[in-house]
Amino acid sequence: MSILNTLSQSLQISVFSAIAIGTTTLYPLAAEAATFNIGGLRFSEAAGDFRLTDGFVQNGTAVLFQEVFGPNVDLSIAIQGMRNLGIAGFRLESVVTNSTGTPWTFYDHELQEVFGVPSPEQDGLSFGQGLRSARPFTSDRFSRVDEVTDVRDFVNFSNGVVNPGETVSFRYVITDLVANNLFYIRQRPNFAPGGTGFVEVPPLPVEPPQPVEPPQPVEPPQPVEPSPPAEPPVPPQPVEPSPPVEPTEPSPPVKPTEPSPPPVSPPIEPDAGDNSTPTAVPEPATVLALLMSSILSRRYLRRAPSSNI
Ligand SMILES: [Ca+2]
Repeated sequence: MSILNTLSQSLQISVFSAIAIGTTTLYPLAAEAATFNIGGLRFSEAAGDFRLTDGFVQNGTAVLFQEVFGPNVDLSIAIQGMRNLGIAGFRLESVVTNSTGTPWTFYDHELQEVFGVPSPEQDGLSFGQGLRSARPFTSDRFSRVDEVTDVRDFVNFSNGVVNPGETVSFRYVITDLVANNLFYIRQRPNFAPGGTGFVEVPPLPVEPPQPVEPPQPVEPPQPVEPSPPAEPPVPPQPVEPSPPVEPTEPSPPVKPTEPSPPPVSPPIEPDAGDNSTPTAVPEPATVLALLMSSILSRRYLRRAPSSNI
């Protein structure tokens, strides 16, 4: 068994159990920086326009959350504590949210013992170089992993895209056989290996906002014609007393009307067919005159003296 394999087994046993029992603590060092204690390892913002947002230990892996704003996407994280913990390495899951306006088609990770200086071969710091059991390194948005086309300690992910607003995760292993107490992880979105450097990725076209249909015009309410002013009440006219009624003169008495003469019966015409001689029939007036004359004669005879006869 080679020294590397022995070291690999030692890392599997001691390193990851050490960070698994640690705690996660946030240390706000300054207004523009944040530090997370993850399993006894201290992660701090060192350079670039990004922010550490959370961190914890999960299944023996240190999980670190970050949000990248830009425009400076040359990002460095300072890590301390490996020597104090007595470990030679640990598993890391780096979870990064793209809050820039540009899609990411590459994502590069690099280790540095000295800030800004690539890690050489003999300094003991690497991504678990030769540790096959820790591979493959994976990402949930990139399918290609390159760590052989450059002379530095790097892991470059490609063949995928992380659009603005999306989050990507990377899983890999870091070892330091010399166990320096401080080193750096440099991360660069859209940085390609092999001397290419940063690639220009056009930002996503911003979709024009959907035209907002203007609201339907609201017909103004029909003007309400003012009602004519109410006529003022008419005061009642005083009622003049009617003049007293003068007594009327009594009407003259109605003269009795004279009785109309009795109807006169027309004389009865003699029957034209009777050729006999009419008989004398005394008229009623003649009879009455004779009767009256008789009566008067009798009275006169009674009063006349008997001698004159
Ligand atoms: Ca190295």
